[in-house]
Amino acid sequence: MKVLILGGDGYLGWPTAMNLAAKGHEVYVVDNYLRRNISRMTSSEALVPVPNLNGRAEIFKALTDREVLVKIGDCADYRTMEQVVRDFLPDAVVHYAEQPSAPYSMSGFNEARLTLNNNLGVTFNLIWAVLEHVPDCHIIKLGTMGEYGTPNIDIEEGWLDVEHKGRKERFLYPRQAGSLYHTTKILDTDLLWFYVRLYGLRVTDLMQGPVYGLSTDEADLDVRLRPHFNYDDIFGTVVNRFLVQAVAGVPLTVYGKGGQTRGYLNLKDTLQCVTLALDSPVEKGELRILNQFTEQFSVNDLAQRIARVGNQMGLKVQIQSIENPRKEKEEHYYNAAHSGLIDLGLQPHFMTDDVIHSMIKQVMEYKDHIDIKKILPRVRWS
Ligand code: USQ
Repeated sequence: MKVLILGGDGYLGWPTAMNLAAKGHEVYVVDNYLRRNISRMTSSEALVPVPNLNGRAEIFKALTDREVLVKIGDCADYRTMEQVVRDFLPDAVVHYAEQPSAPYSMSGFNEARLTLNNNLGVTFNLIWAVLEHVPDCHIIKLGTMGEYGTPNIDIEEGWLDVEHKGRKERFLYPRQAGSLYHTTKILDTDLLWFYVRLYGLRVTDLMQGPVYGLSTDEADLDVRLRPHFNYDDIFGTVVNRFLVQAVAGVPLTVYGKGGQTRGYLNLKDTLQCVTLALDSPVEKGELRILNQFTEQFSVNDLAQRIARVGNQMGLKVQIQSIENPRKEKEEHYYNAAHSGLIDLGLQPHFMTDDVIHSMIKQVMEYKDHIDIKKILPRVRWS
């Protein structure tokens, strides 16, 4: 297939690009380095420095003889987006080109405005470029489990059947996010659903939980092919942060009571899920929503697991509850359906002690790169 990846330089975009190219797809990636630029501006650089996108593609080609075509450009600019889609005529687009940090989106007006403009602008431009040039193309959009929030009822997979005064209808599951970033993902879903209903787009919305890890088949070929692995408070997700904190000897930063429960997945499973979605395109006029995670646990559970394995490895891992910089429920009900991807064939890589052990070992290789000034939260939700 001809697969266009928007946001192909990111934590998920680059591993996806290599993985799909390794599988024999024709892969074209576009990125404007937004994440790298914000990382620099907010002193949130990744643990492992990596070459730029052209450099990564060259190294990957030299090692595998597989090509990833690269364009540096801004998908929020319609001329760029239209040109890319018109020239490449993709069979599928994987859309990661969003500002992905909840804390960044909550840090001030300019950051909130950038997140809103970028995320909705790219989604809107993609919809129009597809409608105008490749109306049969399958859009695979990265959404987030955070769209649902933490309701006091089970979370379904995208849709909720409602019975009201004796009549029934199926609606998008109610969504109530906890950050502006997560809210832009809700708005993306609404935009896509509108264009699916009225113009017959084909869309899969992958509602992903926090991802962890720095290892994939292709990323393991060469250290320069590693994804951006962040451990700071802006781009670092909780598992990756705890792994680095364990190695650095900084107490694991549990926000508040630590009962916050989320659905997690290994980076390797993100790649599997995208491939499964790609291999089973939806019909025209269909919005398929899949909850993309493999297991759910609380922040406290997570901290205890990482501390236990770290201590077995001779690290002295402590856990410390610190004041929660976010506004979120710290103790709540959480039970989210996630059978859609399993039904498509997902074979999860669970977070076993062995997996935690190997991730800690990988992080230990870069111990000298850890800057502990990047660890404590700098952004408050008020
Ligand atoms: N948390 C801690 N300590 C930390 C960092 C986080 O207790 O040091 C807590 C947070 O308060 C939150 C939970 O861990 O309750 C998850 O936080 P996170 O930073 O790992 O994830 P989040 O900000 O929600 O966002 C990340 C990605 C985002 C993706 C989302 C999936 O950055 O792009 O959409 O995970 S989800 O969380 O399911 O919405």
